[in-house]
Amino acid sequence: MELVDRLLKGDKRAAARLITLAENRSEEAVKALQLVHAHTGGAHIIGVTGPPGGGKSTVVDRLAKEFRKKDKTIGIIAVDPSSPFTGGALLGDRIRMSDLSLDENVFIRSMGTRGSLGGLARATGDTINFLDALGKDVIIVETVGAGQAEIDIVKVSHTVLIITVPGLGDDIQAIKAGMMEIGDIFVVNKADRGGAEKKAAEIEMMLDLNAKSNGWKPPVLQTNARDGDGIKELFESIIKHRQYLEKSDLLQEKLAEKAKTDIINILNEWVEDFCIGEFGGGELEGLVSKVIERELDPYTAADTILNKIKKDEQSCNIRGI
Ligand SMILES: Nc1nc2c(ncn2[C@@H]2O[C@H](COP(=O)(O)OP(=O)(O)O)[C@@H](O)[C@H]2O)c(=O)[nH]1
Ligand SMILES: [Mg+2]
Repeated sequence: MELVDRLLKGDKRAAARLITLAENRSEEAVKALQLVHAHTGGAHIIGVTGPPGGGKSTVVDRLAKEFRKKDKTIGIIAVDPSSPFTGGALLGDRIRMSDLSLDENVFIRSMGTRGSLGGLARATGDTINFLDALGKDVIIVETVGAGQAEIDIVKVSHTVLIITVPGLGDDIQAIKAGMMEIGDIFVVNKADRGGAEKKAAEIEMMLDLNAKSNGWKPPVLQTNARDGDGIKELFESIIKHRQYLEKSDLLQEKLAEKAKTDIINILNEWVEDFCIGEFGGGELEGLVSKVIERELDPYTAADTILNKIKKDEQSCNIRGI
């Protein structure tokens, strides 16, 4: 496949094209992903999440520059909500990162959030794989830490950064709801505003309560990303975490988790496609009304669909397998 050959030679435009194909769930993208899989696994994937406005993009921009100083090539994936209210933020991200985007060795991509959340997780995963195959040493994925979908996206990263800011009482709630377990490094950004120490202490306390048994104690760092304070320490922590992953069994565990998530995301999306496609001719609606009328229970309805998928050899061919 010509696009894949070009991608493997480091052609950014081929990468951009393939990512668009993956976003549009094209058959060609599936074929390309099958071909590139053997050429992936070399990149260090860093997930960055936290509340909107917390300084994620600013931190990512600073970190990318630190990696560039070490001559590492970078991919940056910004996953932003499709809400029209945040339409400007996408553009803002691009502008702020403009000096990075002029760098030949940095590839920046914003992901649209059309379609299902499972679809977004899958498309982000595909993008990571294409950038990995493109030869990027480090891939940074930024998502708004609003809910489970974002957690699902970043938890496949090798190193997960959770960014918070001083104040924001409900932010700690958000951390409680699932983020504590996935964070490898915690960052209290906007430390210039005061209250950062208190916030860091709160996080330390919660980490003690949720102590992991995997031997890595997540550091809690304070940064002022706007001025660059604390970024060196953060960068060093990321390198340390990477080294820890390589020395321990943790990397294998994370890779297994990622492979599992990849397979499940793909399956979920296929089943969803199948329901809308094959069953779209009124069949799904037929099952839905039967469930409402209490003629059928939802388990039997799902089983009907599953049986049809089992019998339908076409469903695999359609997707290029
Ligand atoms: N005072 C202060 N402002 C910051 C800091 N980091 C980022 N900002 C500002 O906070 C705003 C939101 O930052 P951004 O990186 O877009 O946040 P994101 O939505 O989490 O990606 C921008 O105006 C940044 O310049 C910081 O450490 N201190
Ligand atoms: Mg941002």
